[in-house]
Amino acid sequence: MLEILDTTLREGEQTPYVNFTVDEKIEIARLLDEVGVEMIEAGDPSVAPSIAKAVEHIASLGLRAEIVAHSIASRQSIDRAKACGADRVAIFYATSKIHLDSKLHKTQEQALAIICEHIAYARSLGLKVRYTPEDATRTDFEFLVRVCNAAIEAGADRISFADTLGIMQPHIMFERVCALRERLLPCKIDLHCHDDYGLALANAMAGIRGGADCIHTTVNGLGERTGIPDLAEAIVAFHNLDGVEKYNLEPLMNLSSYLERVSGFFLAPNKPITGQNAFSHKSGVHTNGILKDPRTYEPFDPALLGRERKIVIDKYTGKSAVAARLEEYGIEVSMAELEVIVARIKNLGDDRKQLFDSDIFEIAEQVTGRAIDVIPHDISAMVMLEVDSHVYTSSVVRRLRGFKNVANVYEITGDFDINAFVNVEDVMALNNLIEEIRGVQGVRRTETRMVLKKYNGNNK
Ligand code: HCA
Ligand code: CU
Repeated sequence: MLEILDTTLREGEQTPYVNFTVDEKIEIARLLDEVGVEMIEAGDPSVAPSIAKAVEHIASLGLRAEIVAHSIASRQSIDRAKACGADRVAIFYATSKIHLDSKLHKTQEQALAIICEHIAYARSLGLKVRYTPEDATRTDFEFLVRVCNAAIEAGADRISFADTLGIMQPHIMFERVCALRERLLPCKIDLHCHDDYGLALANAMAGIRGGADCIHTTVNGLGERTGIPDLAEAIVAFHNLDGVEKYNLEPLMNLSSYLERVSGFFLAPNKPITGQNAFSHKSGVHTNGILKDPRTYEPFDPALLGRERKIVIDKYTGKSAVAARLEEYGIEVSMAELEVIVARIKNLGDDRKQLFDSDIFEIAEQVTGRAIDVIPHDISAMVMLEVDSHVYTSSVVRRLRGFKNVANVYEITGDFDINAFVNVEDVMALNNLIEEIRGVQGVRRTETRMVLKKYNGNNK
């Protein structure tokens, strides 16, 4: 049965310019434990004192997940992992010729001795041990088997087959893992797949098919360079395509948004599963299909993740989508009126602005000559903020940019310091967002103005 080790707190914090506070790490660990991942890699305590503090704190929370500390092959570093109360230490030492010659300046025999000595040392402290042959996928296969078996004999019960440079392809991964499984002494096999060619999750799935036990993930696919498989994508793919139902999907969206906020690293709208557009439909043909039966263009129901499908209205839109949107608000139009409304929408030209529901009402009013008196579900507002004098305005701006619904942020002159433009689905969502904004450290007060009508410059 598939196992997941999430390493958002270790590999994820190796993302360029990403650092978490100890409190943020604790919150991430709690949410990961709610999801039910088997292992949480909490950090390498010897890298920095704040990492040691976080690992120690997380190890003391009594979570269900096994808490893993990452470590180089050094007694001092292993001692630190032990002192933090981690259940397991993951010792990595590269085995490829390039790494041995150019980085470590060690022969294969020297490497073998160093690896075994440190694994035995960690075992003598009572730690469980995973051994990672870093750059395993570029390591001579015979040497890889020898090192891993020596590591297992020295006390490691897990081997992480690390595709450190993300150079695997699914069919090669499958073959390699089958061969490893055949040649290795009894142990669990982890797969640590980097995403340099966008193949990380595909490689990890192929490796599981080949007989591996565990895949490594991070929330939002964070990590060195292009990262490793995204936790939500992995869980939903295994859930829907492979029948793995043991994880709790409910916290996944929340985890993803939380990570966007605390990492300042925002998802592309077209990112699978958690991206803003993952369940949005646009062309007339697609929306028509979706309205008749969502299974036409949805691989699965977005409700699985607590999400909703969205139909985008613009020049690609057909009659059925516009009719459905008007109906949603109880606005009745005749077929002839509907045709003119759709034609007007199509004639809006190449203007790239997003059409808000209020824009659609305006067109409908013009076409029908009847006043439309409803409140749009999608709302824009300006939230003005005053910042405490001892706080940098830029630090508050940085936080605001992490909120999904904040479209633009301006530093301004006058009574307020910041003006944030927000787009939300309804008044309740606006209320919640304002509450969240008020919770940002350094925000003294806010004042909100709801937008009634929106115009673009240049007479567009
Ligand atoms: C690195 C180490 C590692 C380790 C993976 C593991 C890798 O190069 O930073 O311990 O499973 O990618 O090889 O992240
Ligand atoms: Cu890595």
